[in-house]
Amino acid sequence: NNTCSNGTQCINATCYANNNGTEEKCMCWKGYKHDDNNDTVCVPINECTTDIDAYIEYCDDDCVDITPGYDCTCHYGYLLNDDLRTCSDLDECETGTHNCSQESELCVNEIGDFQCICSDGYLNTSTGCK
Ligand SMILES: [Ca+2]
Ligand SMILES: [Ca+2]
Repeated sequence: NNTCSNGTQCINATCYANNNGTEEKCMCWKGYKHDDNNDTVCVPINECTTDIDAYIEYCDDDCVDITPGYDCTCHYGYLLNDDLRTCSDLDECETGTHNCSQESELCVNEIGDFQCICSDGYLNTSTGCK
């Protein structure tokens, strides 16, 4: 927080003077915006719920509000892409995060999921591949 020379307290903001120093204003920190009712108070921006043009970059799946900014997260089975916004399927078979049996099962990647199917020579029984 920051105090102006006239004693005004800026909350979540820095006090700055205009060019000729006649007027001081509170300038919100990054990730904050002016409170509707109070020029000297700034409140965190929730980009996940704020519907204004500057923050119109939507997350593919979930939006998590942080200050400053926000994070996009992806549903289970998906990975966040390099654009930090869109989500792609996680290939559990490729990355080894599946739980298929190495010996009797084959991993088959699916969008948002994966399946274990019986390897050649194994039969699908009620207790797994035998
Ligand atoms: Ca935020
Ligand atoms: Ca997958």
